[in-house]
Amino acid sequence: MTTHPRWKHRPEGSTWGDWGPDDQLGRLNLLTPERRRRAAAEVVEGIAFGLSLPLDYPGERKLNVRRGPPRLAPTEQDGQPFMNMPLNRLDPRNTDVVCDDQVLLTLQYSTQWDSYAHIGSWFDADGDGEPEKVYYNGYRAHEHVLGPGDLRLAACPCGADGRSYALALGIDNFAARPIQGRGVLVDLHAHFGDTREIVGHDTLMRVLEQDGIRIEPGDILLLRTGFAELILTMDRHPDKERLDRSCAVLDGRDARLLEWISASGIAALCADNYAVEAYPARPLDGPRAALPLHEHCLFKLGLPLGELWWLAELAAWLRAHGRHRFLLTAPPLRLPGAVGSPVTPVATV
Ligand code: UVW
Repeated sequence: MTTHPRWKHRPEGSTWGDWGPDDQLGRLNLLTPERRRRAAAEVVEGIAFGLSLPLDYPGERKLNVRRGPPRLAPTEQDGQPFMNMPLNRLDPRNTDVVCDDQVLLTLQYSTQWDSYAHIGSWFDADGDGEPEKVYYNGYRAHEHVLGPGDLRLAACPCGADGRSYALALGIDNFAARPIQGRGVLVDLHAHFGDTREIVGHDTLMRVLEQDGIRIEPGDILLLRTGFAELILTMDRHPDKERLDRSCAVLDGRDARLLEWISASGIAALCADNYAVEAYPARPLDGPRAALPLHEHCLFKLGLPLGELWWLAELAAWLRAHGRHRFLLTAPPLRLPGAVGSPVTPVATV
């Protein structure tokens, strides 16, 4: 029997340990060479679609006050900003002109992946009767996922002035073993338009049946809701009240929907909206997750969530050609220690 170094009990319905005691990939283990060949077989026309918003959208700090748009600046040397810098200042013979920049980037501002270090839970993993803060597969807050005040930070590659670092479960795992597989797009916008529709199990099943969509283990599920299109029309000045009332979101409180996500064997779940699920979720008394679909996917299953993807053009092409499937290549930044990452996904049909 396998012993698990970080937990005696795993959360009900979780996959902890199913891919080994130290697994950090979760459902991405399903992206096997055989399934990549199956995904590659979807490339018939050779047409590629970029699935990222411009990373300065949604704009301002309206969707999430913690997250601001990217701020670009030139790198500097000896107090000189390197933008349109003639290198003849270094050597009069040089003919070069150089631009070299840096960015302050909120990693989950725009089109992004959430890693499994993004959402954990209070859970009694060691069976001592007291819950502790844990993440997927029992990795621990303050031991593996570090923030300000954690002594282990000083020994991290981020160095003494680093303020956060995921020693385990960081987003770089999804780049080292890059996310690539068969994407399947479900066009919820084609059914509900801009209406706020809280999509639970039965509604999703009805859409899949009406559209003749089959989802198989290892598929990456993409939901187009129209939310990102609405954001683009707002031209970096998002109308939060209107966005909160618009477009489909999954019902994270629907236990049957969560069971379906478990049973379907999907390798990742992405949407063009803010959080994939309704946030705030439907009210529920007592201790509960504020983000129940995040808890189910990131904490229990090890199933990456993609948010704010740009799916309009891909959806239109697929609809016009009676297709739902494509090859999806979507590694995040290989940024060690980070919790989330912008992504520039590519769908090839
Ligand atoms: C929320 O914060 C609601 O979602 P996420 O952090 O995954 O964007």
